[in-house]
Amino acid sequence: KEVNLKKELIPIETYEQLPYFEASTTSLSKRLQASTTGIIAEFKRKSPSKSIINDKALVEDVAIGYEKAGVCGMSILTDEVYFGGSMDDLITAKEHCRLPLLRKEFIIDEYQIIEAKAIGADAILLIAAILTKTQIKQFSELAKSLNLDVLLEVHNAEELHKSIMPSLDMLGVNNRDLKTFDVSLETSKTLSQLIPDDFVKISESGISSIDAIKSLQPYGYKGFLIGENFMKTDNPGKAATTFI
Ligand code: IGP
Repeated sequence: KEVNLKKELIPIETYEQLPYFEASTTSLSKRLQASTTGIIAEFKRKSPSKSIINDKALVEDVAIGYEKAGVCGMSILTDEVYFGGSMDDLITAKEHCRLPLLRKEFIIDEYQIIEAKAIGADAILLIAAILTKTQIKQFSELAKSLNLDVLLEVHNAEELHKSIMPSLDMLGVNNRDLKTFDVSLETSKTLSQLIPDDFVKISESGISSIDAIKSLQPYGYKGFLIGENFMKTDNPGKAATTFI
């Protein structure tokens, strides 16, 4: 497959030398479909809405802890500026657990998708709010050609309508408004009826109790992306066990 790589950034040869470029992947969406708990646990040091959440936890300890807890997958922020993450965090997690890993990043170029595969990601996030329909199609098709699962994130009906296409595996509703940082689980409940059943539905952000999950399951949600609730504790892996 021809890839429109920005050669001036990093030449593709560099990626081919990275350990995971040719590696097989584990499907996060299939794991979620087969699970009754459906937790995707996130590694997040800080965020624009909360500033520092946890600046002590080591990514390797958290990866091991989440896997032990029995979560379906791990989400890792690779954005440095806003979330204090890095690609090294994802590589380190890959070395310490066998969970499917979601690269959490503001993807705006095909280059970042090749990069995701090369550093060991199993799935990528695409955010409808920052992409055109054409980009969503190109990026998701590229990801599928690399055997990466695609999670498409929306926050309103308009974003959802432009995004529905067969190259997506999971549709995520972000309960957090990225402009105001307001969080409401009602967003997941309202939008659920607009998501066709052939996508694995994920509810993202602001989930802090089993009751919250139980209230979302009747709307068809199979996956629950949880960051802060685990990361704000001294032992995120242990915190996750109470949700399984
Ligand atoms: C996790 P929370 O409220 O449990 O920490 O949220 C995750 O949903 C959130 O980090 C997130 C995110 C994003 C971060 C969802 N979509 C897009 C950065 C970019």
